Amino acid sequence: MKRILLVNPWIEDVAAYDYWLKPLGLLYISAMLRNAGIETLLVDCLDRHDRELRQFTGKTPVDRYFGTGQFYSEVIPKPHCLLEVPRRFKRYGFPVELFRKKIRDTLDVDAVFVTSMMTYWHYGVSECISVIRQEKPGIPVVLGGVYASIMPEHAEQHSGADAVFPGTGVRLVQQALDYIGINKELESNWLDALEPYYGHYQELSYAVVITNTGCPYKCSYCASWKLWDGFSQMQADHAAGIIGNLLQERLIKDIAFFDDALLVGGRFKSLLQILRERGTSSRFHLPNGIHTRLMDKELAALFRDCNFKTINLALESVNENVQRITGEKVSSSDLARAVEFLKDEGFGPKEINVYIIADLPGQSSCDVKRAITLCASLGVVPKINELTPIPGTPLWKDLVASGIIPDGVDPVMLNNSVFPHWWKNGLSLVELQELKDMAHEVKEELLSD
Ligand code: B12
Repeated sequence: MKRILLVNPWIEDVAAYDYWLKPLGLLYISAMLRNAGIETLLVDCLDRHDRELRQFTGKTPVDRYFGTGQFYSEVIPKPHCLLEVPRRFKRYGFPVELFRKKIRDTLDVDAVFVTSMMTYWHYGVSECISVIRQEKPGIPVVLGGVYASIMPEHAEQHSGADAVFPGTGVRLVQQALDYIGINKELESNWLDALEPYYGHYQELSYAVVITNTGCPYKCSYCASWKLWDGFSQMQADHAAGIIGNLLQERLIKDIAFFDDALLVGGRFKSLLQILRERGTSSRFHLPNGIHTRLMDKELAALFRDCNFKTINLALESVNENVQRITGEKVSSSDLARAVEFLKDEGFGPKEINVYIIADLPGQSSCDVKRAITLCASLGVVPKINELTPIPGTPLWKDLVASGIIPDGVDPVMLNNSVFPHWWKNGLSLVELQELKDMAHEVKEELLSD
């Protein structure tokens, strides 16, 4: 039987937290391969609940907010370009020696499939691949995922993989199989036929799911349209089956939805109706900002009946010009309406957060303050995210064309925690800190009421 090792690399960054992070793409690939009779093994460097990690570090993982928690981490030397940035650089996840042992311990494999997420986590990807090469010389190492799709040339030059497969979906995995010479036909329908394979995990404090792929909008700062070939929705019954199995077989309490466009197309309501009828005892979370304009009374009631605990609404800016330029998907009055629906169903600042992107071109510190004040007046928590210019997006292209971002800059410099340290055209670090403090005060005040 053919055997493929799947690897989710470390995060190497100035900050990271297990905010419901699971390598969902790899778990789907595992299901596709198993369905075709290929054995799969997984080494997930970010599995906080791995038993060997516990023995290795002597630390018991602590679950905080609904199954989330701190990763084990070690300070590592900074990449040269970060030397001026006054932040420590860390490797989050398995210690190198544990990873090395796990790779060594896997029996013979025909290939290694490595995934990747944020472009600015590429140092973790290449270090991981270099350890795999040392421990499994001569075995083909193939890279895919978000970083590989957004920056394929960079990944080809720097990751050390034998081949890079940009894109998504089953056809891509088929190409990767063909490349390593495994002659197996994958089934073309995966979204409505397969369940992400969670059987690799010994323990799970939460699970993540998707109910659709892609997004029909094309916001200037977002790369979703680059990753997925159009917008596809999963049948509500199938999504309910995935969730039902996770709850029953793995006794999961917390489920986070990873969709880019959860509310678009209306299927999500059908899914929640099924879950309501079945009467689940789990808690649901929306870590990605949902399309605020698509919130309505019925959805708010479904969120209540299905026990939603984390609802992040996307606002990004209150500046109408910025709203127009970035994609016109939300206005301040949409936010007020959505919050009203949710409050009518008993939700408040404990559950509702509003994403605001500081530093969007054209967005002043005053705009961000207005957005925070709007949240305070509506009684919901503002969450400030620094801009992360994503290579290839219209916003990134504009910043490169105007000379603000040097073309060819190391992606680690575009990380939202690093970018404000060197971007002269944006808000200063002092201004950003002031805005974060202001948002924090609003949060404290709302939560103390
Ligand atoms: C879920 C998600 C998150 C989650 C966690 C993600 C995680 N596990 O790390 C949360 C909510 C925490 C998050 C946060 C953020 N995110 Co996010 N996130 C996503 C999202 C919506 C989905 C990823 C996903 O799981 N998709 C579903 C699975 C099924 O797809 P997949 O992993 O891509 O796998 C498929 C293929 O890639 C391929 N594949 C995967 N691996 C391999 C391997 C091989 C060998 C092969 C052949 C194929 C292959 O096959 C799979 C099946 O088709 C993506 C957008 C997107 N659509 O990808 C953004 C995205 C990755 N995030 C993005 C951003 C900007 C952020 C934030 C910075 C936003 C902010 N300002 O705060 C934060 C920062 C997080 C941090 N800690 O630094 C950007 C990327 C930025 C970048 N430079 O890389 C994206 C692309 C969205 C966007 N706005 O454009 N995010």
